[in-house]
Amino acid sequence: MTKILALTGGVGGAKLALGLSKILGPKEIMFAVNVGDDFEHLGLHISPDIDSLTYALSGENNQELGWGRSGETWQFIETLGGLGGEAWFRLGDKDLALHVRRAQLLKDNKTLTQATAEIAAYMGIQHTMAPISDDPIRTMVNTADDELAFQHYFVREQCKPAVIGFRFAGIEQAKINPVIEAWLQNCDGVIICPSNPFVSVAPILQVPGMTEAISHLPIIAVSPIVAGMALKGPAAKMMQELQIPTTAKAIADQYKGLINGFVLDKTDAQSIRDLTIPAIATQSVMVTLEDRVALARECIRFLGTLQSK
Ligand code: FO1
Repeated sequence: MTKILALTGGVGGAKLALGLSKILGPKEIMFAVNVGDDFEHLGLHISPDIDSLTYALSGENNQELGWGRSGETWQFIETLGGLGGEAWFRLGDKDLALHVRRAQLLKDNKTLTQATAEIAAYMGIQHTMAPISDDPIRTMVNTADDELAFQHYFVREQCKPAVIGFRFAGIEQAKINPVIEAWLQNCDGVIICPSNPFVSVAPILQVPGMTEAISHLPIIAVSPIVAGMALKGPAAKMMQELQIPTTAKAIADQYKGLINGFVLDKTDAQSIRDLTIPAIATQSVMVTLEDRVALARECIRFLGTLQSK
């Protein structure tokens, strides 16, 4: 039986994760999720990447916004703004219920893993979505003037400040989620979803012991950069600011020494000759559910052709 760990964060990652979940059952694939985007806000614990995956796998994702829950209304946040409260981070009414429920579970001494699993079960999700760690990891974005908490950079400042680097506060003390460690005891391979390598995947891989725990396995990464542009989010802008070429090859280079297979979009097929590892070019832009499933199928097939290291 196939047993795969997929590393995911953000909306692009959740799209491929949905495709993978349609082909592989809960005993065949587990999702290790970034928690660097998490923050405490209005007394609630917000876990945006877990939220995006929860809504994607339950079919409840808001397709217009890309994030949040479908069929959303905004009375809470508008009323809060009218009372002088912080309204820049738009918590929809339905989404708010999830955050309140999570806050209650955490207050009842459940771990983030347990809270995520309990909410997932209520939403009909059978696959395991495991936060990479139950310990706090907080992505801080360094700009020329300031250090910004990730959601302050991403939502409040709309990714406008130029980045000069990142810091993952708490990561040195963070322990790998035991649920993920147990899964890795007999795992056949790892898929790095088309997530931002700097702020979605790095805070997963940099948890102490994580790269060592997977380095013996076949690992493939899917490029979030297609034809020089990010499929979603600020990856391309960040690369320009960090003076990294905005190419699929540069994404492969970010994972150099770790991955032994790379998936890029068919429009970037000519870049395969610049790579020193096996690579495939396929349609990686996922618009429909069929696109998500087709890319997932390609990834599983490709991973199966790679040898354990
Ligand atoms: N993204 C936005 O651009 N604006 C928002 O107001 C916003 C609110 C929000 C609330 C809950 C949640 O889970 C996600 C939310 N996001 C919002 C998306 C979030 O910032 C991103 O998904 C990630 O952190 C980047 O991958």
